[in-house]
Amino acid sequence: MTGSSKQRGRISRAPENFLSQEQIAAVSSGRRDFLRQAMIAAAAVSAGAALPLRAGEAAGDPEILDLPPWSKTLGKPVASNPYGSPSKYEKNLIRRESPGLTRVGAASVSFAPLQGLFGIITPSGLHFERHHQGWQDVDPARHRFMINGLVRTPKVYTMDDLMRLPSVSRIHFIECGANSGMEWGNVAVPTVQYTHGMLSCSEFTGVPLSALLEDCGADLKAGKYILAEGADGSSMTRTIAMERALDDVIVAYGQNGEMLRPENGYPLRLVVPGVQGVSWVKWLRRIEVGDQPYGTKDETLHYVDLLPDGAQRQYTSIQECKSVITTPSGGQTLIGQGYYTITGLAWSGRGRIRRVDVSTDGGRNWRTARLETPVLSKALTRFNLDWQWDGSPALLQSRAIDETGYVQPTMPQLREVRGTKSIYHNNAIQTWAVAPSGEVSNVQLG
Ligand SMILES: Nc1nc2c(c(=O)[nH]1)N[C@H]1C(S)=C(S)[C@@H](COP(=O)(O)O)O[C@H]1N2
Ligand SMILES: [Mo]
Repeated sequence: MTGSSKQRGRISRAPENFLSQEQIAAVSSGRRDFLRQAMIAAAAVSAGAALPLRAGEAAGDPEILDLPPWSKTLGKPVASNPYGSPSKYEKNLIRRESPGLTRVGAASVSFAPLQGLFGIITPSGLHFERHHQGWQDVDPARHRFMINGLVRTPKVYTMDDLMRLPSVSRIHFIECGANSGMEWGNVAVPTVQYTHGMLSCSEFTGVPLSALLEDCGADLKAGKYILAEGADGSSMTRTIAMERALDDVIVAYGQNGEMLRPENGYPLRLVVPGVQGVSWVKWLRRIEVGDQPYGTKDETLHYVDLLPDGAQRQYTSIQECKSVITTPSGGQTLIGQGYYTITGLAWSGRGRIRRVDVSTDGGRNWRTARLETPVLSKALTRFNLDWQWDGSPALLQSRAIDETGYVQPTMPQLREVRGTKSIYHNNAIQTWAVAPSGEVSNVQLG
């Protein structure tokens, strides 16, 4: 950090180690501590490990001179942690539930810690969860999947039947329709984990639904819709238009290179790219082909949007283009002026992200962010931008534009069309306020 041409600001996502004045003096004067050097050299030789350095060889943190225990001792054997888990220093990076949001934990949601993730893939253990009736660890040997309705031959598949068929693997985001729902009510939810954490992105593996519908001889003339049903107690059922079902929907068993996690629908779930999470039926047990929408509770009572004229908007399925800055974001603190990377995620249920603009003054001026590769259709896209913070108050926003040319709206623009009574489908621009103290908080601009 010292000696770099850019003065790098730091963000307090982990406890920081600061240099004592004495340490700084030791480095800057290039003074050599011979006794210390001798000890380091001896330790390094006995462990056959890290090479000793001499003070003054490089500018920076003198901690580099201390050979820590892990450089001087034998490490743990292979497979002593047979299914790998995160470092004990990363204990803070976990899914979290919002206390008081729901009455029972089995019908609730846990949010993904977007503020601590890199790239676009959500580690499976940190994928958000939304269960209407709790999760089950379903026995794959006893799990069955049926296709019936307007088909020539109704069929029941075992997991073995499905897993021997040709498969595809694709990276897609899943977002609950209720993500950012609290913001409609002007509630200043403190962190990006709670404002946007009903969002995750994985590589899913499975059989294209189109192949299975063909296998059963689905009637594509009369069969205009399908109904997907889960095996849990929630009677989770959703109608999907046949056109979409034949397009890119996957009957998936894989997630990030291994089987789905139980919380995410093991051993089988529907992947409906670009569509709100509720249609991604978990523990998928049945698909019925029909000639009209089914009008189930989860599409007539729930997941509807109350519009200003009193009408209920049903069957909103596509998650429109949206983005959010994940760092710096609410609850974080900038430690000192200087250089920061503003980074975040953008996504669209209609295809690829074309551009992301970032503002540091509440939307008056915009700069185009870098898009990190890969930029995939209906997947999260990571963006970043250089920023010199001069210590004055700032209002950070990101605005995404997708390949259809659709521009992510501001909250006032969205309220104009949708009113204030919605819960679902809030894709408005998020604002984070940076105070001179460096503290970042959630604000809404008029
Ligand atoms: N069978 C079943 N499928 C379900 C649900 C459920 O409760 N039961 N919840 C739905 C909702 S509302 C969402 S947002 C997603 C959440 O998927 P996840 O828990 O893997 O994040 O699953 C959907 N599929
Ligand atoms: Mo959801």
